[in-house]
Amino acid sequence: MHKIFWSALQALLVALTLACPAAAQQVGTAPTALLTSADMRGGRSLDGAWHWSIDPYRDGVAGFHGDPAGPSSRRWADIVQADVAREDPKALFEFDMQRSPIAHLPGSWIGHAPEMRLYHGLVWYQRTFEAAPTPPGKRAFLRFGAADYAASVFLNGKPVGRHVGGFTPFAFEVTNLLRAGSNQITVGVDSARTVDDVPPPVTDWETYGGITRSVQLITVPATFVDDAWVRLTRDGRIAATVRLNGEARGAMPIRVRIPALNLSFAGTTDASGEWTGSTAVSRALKRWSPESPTLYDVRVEAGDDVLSDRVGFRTVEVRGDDILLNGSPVFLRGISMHEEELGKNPVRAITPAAARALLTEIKQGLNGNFVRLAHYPHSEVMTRMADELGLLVWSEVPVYWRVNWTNPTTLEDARRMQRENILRDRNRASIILWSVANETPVSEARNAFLRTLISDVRALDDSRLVTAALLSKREGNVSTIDDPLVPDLDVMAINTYYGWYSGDPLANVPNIEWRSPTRKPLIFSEFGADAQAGYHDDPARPHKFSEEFQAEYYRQTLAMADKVPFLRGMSPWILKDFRSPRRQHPVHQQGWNRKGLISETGERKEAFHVLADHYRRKAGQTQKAAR
Ligand code: GCB
Repeated sequence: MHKIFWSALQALLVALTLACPAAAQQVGTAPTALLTSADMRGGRSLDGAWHWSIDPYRDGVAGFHGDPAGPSSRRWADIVQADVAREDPKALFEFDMQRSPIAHLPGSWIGHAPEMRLYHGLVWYQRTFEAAPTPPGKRAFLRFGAADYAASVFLNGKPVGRHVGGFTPFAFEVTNLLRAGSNQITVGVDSARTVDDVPPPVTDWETYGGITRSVQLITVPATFVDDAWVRLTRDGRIAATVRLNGEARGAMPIRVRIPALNLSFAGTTDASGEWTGSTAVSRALKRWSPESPTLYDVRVEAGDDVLSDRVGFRTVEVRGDDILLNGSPVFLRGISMHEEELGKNPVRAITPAAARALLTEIKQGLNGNFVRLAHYPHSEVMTRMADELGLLVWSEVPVYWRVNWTNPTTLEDARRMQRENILRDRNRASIILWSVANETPVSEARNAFLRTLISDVRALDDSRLVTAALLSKREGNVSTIDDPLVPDLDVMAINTYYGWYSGDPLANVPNIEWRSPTRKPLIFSEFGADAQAGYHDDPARPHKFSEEFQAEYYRQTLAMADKVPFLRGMSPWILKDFRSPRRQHPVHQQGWNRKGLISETGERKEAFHVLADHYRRKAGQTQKAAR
C-alpha cells in the first residue's frame, strides 16, 4: 500500500513537472547550478548512443483522462521493460525504451530517421552509463548544453528537473541519485511551442527539436565556483566577479591567476558567496582583437575547486556615432548566420570542425571581422571558436516577430533565457553586442517588455553594448529610424530588404536616404536576396532567385550603405542557405531560405565575391585611417 502510494505520488509529481515550469519549481526541480564554463570542466561525456522513441500523444506524461501516466506508459521507470515482462506475464508496457532505435547525440531528431523530418512534439531519450556513488565532499550535476524546446530529466527513475527554452544550458544536481554500476538517464524533449513561448511557433527557420548540444556528468567539490566573470574594464583593469555554490560559500578565500601575465589577485566572498575584485594590468597584456585574438588561461581558485577558462581582454564602447574597440573606431564587416552546419542534411550538430568551417568562411573568405549569431543563443562551441579565430559577435535571444508581450510568463521565460545566455558567455571577448529582439512590431506592451530585457542586460553585464534589430519607416526615398526603443539602446540596428521584398527597381536602392533623429551608431543587421546556387540569368535583366540578381542587389545595397554617415557595420542576411519550412517555392527553395552567400553545401554564389571585395576595400580603409 505504502509503495503504491509513493509511486502514485511520484507519478503525479512527474506529470506536474512535465506539464508546467512553475510546478517544476514547486517540486524542487528548477536548475540548481549555473556551472559557467562547464565545457572546460571535462567531466563525463554522455554524448553518443541513446535510445529514442516518439510519444506524439504525450502518453508518458498523462493518461487519457488526464491522470498521471500509469506503469504501462512511464518511459522513465527504472526498469528493463523486457526483463519485467518476462518475469511477470501480467506486466503491460506500451513502450520499450531499451529496444527502441538508437541515435547519436547531440543532434536534432530530424536526422534520426526520414519519418522524423517534420516531427514536432515529445520524444523520449534513454541511455545507461557506469558510475559510482558520489564520493563524500563532492557533488554531481547533469549538464545539458541545450535541448529544444522543453526537457524533463530523470535519473534512475527519479525526476531531477525540467528546463524550458531551446538554446541555453541547464544543470541539475544528482549527487544523491548516482549509484554504483549502471545508471539510467531518461529525457523527454518536447519541441512543440505555443504563442506564449519564446520564440512563438512561427519563425523563418527549422525547429531542430531534440538534444542538440552536449550532455555531461560533472563532479565538483561540495563548494565550487559556479560563476566566474573575468573581464577588462573600460578603465583598463582586470576585474573578476565570482559566485560560489555550496554550504561553505561564505567568507571563502578566492584567488584569480593569469599565469602568462604573472598576475594574481585575491579576496574573500561575502556571506552569500560572492566576491568582486580587480587589479591593475601590466603593459604585457595583449588585447584581444580580430587581428590578434589573444586568449589567456585564467584560473579561479576557491577552497578545493579550480575553474579554468580561456579569456581574451578588450574593451568596447560607443562614442558619438562610433563603436570603439580597444579605444579605436571599428567598422563591423559582418554577416548573419543560423546555427546550422554545412551539408545537405544538417541536424544542428555544431562540432568544433563545423564551427571552424563556417567562421573561417567569414573571416578568410569574406574578409569579415563580425558575425551576427541569429536568432537565438548559438552553441558555446561557436562562441569559443569566434574567440579563437577573432570574430566580433552579436548574440541574441529568440524574441522574434510576434511574441505575446502581455503574458508575464512569456516575459519571465525571455528574461531567464537571456540571463542563461549572458551568464554562459560573459567571458567571451568576441561578444560585443547583446541584442534583445528581432523585428518586433512597436506597441506600448512590446516597448515595456523589451525595456525590461534591456535593463536586465545592463544589470548582468555593463561591459558590452545593447542593441535590437528594428524596422524603419519609409516615405518616398527617405527611410527614418523612429522606433521608440532607440533611446534605450547603445547601437541602432535595422533590417532592410528594399529591392527584394519591396518593388523598388534595384537601380533605385542607392537613392534611399537614411535618417535618424538620434545620434548613435547604426548597423544594418540584415539585408539580402534569395539566389539558387547555379541558376544564372541575363546580367542585363536578372530575375529574382538568380545569382545575378542577388549580386546586383548586393552592389546596389552596398552603394546605399556607403552613403549612410552614421553606419558602423553590417551583417547581411545570410552566410549560408538555411532550412525554413516557410520557403516552399518548388523550383528555387524546396524548404530552404536561399539568401545564403553560399549554398547549403558551401558553394559560393556570385554575391559572395561582391561582399568579399567590398570588405577587402573597407578593411584597407580602416588600416589607412589607423596609420
Ligand atoms: C528577416 C528576418 C529573418 C528572415 C529574413 C528573410 O527580416 O529577421 O529571420 O529569415 O528576414 O529571409 O526574410
